[in-house]
Amino acid sequence: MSVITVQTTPIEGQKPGTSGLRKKTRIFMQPHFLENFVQSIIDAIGGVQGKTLVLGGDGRYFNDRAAQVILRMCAAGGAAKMIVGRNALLSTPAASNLIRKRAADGGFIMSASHNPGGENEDFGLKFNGANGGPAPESVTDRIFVRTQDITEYRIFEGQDIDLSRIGTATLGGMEIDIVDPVADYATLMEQLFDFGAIRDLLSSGFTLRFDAMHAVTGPYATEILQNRLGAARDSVVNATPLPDFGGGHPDPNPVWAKDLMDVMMAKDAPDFGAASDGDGDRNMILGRGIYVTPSDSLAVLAANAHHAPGYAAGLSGVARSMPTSRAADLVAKKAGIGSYETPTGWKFFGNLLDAGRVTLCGEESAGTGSDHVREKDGLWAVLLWLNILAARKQSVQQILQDHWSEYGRNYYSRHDYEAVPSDKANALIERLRAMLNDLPGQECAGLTVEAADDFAYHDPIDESVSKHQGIRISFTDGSRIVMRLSGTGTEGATLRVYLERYQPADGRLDMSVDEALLPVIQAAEEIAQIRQHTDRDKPDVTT
Ligand code: G16
Repeated sequence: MSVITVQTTPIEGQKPGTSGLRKKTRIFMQPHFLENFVQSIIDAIGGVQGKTLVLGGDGRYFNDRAAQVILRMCAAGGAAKMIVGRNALLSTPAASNLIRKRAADGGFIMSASHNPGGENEDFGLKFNGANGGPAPESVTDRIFVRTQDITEYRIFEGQDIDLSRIGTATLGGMEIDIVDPVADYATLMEQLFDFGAIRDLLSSGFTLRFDAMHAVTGPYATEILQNRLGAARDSVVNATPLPDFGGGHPDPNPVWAKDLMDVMMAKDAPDFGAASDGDGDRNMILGRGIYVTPSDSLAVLAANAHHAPGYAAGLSGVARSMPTSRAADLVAKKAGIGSYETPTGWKFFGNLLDAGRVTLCGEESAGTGSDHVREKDGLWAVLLWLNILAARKQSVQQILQDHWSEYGRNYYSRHDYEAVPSDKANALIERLRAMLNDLPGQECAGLTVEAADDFAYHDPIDESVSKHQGIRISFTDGSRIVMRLSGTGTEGATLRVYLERYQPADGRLDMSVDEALLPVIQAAEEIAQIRQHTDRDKPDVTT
């Protein structure tokens, strides 16, 4: 057994997106593709000599093979130790926790998140730093530069490591610590939340359903919700992680988690419903007969987090990604704490969390989290909701209605146009950029444009600037349209259109979302000519 050096040449298309590199699995399986990218990460972080790194993934197709390659390449690079989830499984938040708890130098997370899995679907890989959070742009830029001039990679020749048993192994001089993927994470949750109060709630007849969508949160939810909190045995469904997620998209939204939606909208629905995604960092929250938008969920959690022991001292501030509705800002304003608006991508919250400026963060794309790790965290959001429900002794619907009557309501929806030819999607955005200066003052569908810009983020901690993060168009009545191209798709371009309309506490709080947003949707079409550019007469996915 020895280290071999393999000559290689740069491979096109290895630019990390919103969250690591995501490609069709078959592309990742092409000769040298994974190896080139892993070596580029290793080089971009100054090598792995003597370092301790975490490794795990969401169990999708190719997870097992990629884990062996990453282990062998880290061994070749002289890493001291790898901490690996059993069967190379770790949810993204659990990986973030392990990095922090074990004071590791970083970690590799194998996931394409909510994208479908399988040989013909998607695979992904990202690197998280020593704070447990996704590598910042300065690092992902270095990784990309390296992918363009790489000439060789180093890999240890050896047998596969049996990752199915908890314990230790060695590869060359590198130690491998195979750990229970759930244990440390479950302990952290017990520290943050009042498990006693949640247990009492669940034994009082309160019912719940958690849909793990055949993805990584199955074992986590079974252990925490059923074994530790006493939820009924059949509360967690689709709990076994499958390499193809049962053929679905492990994306917790009303479209892809339709089974759960149907159950929760039925007359005999459980009191609480939730789902998570492929790698366990997203969440969807439902009450009986009601869907909570991720933007509203962030606002409700911010207003009520003090009910949980881990947040009893209050929040230092709240951050949301720019397209997320401004509901959380209203909570922060009333509480007199800081609120921040960052570009899409959890990596942008890292500096704010590390600096203690914010305690809670969230995104419209079903992501919520706090300073307990440096990733969004699906089960954490579920547990915080359960803790609040246990403390307030009200239904999800009552809590939401109380919230709106205190802060007003931000009606919100996102329209996705998927697999649009890239040139057409780029043309739409370019056209909007060219129009920005002329938009203020214009009337569209009865709304008057107040301001329009191409969002640029000035990080208040490291002063880095991230430009071209999405087109923002706001109207004089408080409505808003945001348009940007997704950074996580693997086919063509996905145009995301984010629509928001605010009604103050004494306004109309009981409209349907469709009714409330109608003028905003019309204005978006008038301004951006979406139909013409996408050749579609309606979005592919509405959430
Ligand atoms: C990733 C990022 C999120 C982002 C989401 C959508 O989520 O971690 O911060 O909001 O992608 O990004 P986009 O709109 O560019 O597709 P995940 O759950 O896929 O890792």
